[in-house]
Amino acid sequence: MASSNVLSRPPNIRPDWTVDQNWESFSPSDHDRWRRLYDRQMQVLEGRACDAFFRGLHALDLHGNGIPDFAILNRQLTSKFGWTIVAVPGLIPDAVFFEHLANRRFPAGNFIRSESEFDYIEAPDIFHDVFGHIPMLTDRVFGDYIQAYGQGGLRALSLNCLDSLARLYWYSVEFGLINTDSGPRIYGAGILSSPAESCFALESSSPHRVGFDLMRVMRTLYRIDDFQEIYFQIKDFNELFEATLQDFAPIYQALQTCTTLQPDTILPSDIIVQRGDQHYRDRFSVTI
Ligand code: HBI
Ligand code: FE
Repeated sequence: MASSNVLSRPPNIRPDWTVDQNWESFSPSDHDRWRRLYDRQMQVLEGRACDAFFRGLHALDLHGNGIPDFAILNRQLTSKFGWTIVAVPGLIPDAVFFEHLANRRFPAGNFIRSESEFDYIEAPDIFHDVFGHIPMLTDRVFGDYIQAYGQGGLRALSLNCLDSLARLYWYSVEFGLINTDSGPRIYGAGILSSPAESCFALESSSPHRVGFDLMRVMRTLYRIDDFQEIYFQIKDFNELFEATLQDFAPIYQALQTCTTLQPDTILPSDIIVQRGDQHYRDRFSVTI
């Protein structure tokens, strides 16, 4: 998501930007929209999402019956995995977002997209956050990575280096791919919650697919208004978590001397899984 630290907190919102979910206030049409989003995505993700995602849906009993009640969802999520969903009105300031992640609280948008935004919404709504992000928190290593990311985010803010760390979040937590014995699979929530990008990210000839490299990712700019032009692929979640175990200060120092990279760039040092061909970009169409 675009970084957000210019928001001013409305008076009815708690200092940590959380709100009561008020699950009863969701209308029958809200629940119906969740069901249709869920059912469509579950058809698309079969054979495309990573196993950890499906294990998470099962462990949390995240079915398609309607918008989940966080009080019920948190019973499993907190007792078994040490994470808690907290409802927020939308994008919250970076520092507040990181503080929640660093304390194993995941901020989830407390609204569902309108019918006109059914296929795409830029701001993270409850479907993107709860369907896309929450199941992945049940993978212990990935859950610890997200918490480490929150701790790192607070540090990055203090060093005024957020932009490069935000790229790490973008190309892993939001748009990451993971290699498996059956080929690349999706673990990034921005793809998991998007039917079109779930197909594009794995099957289009247009984007580059490149092996994950921390510095490379942190130099690479990203688009927030279209499918990604490059996807980074990890071997396993340990690769991500271990990348956070080092002191980032020298990394931020080194990044100062590097140019940022356009997302359609390929470097000679890249481990290329697929060299994308941009002219296919406009011809990719998805029939779900
Ligand atoms: N707030 N609710 C919400 N969800 C996000 O994903 C989010 C945010 N605020 C800041 C933010 N993401 C990003 O700027 C950081 O990941 C860098
Ligand atoms: Fe997200």
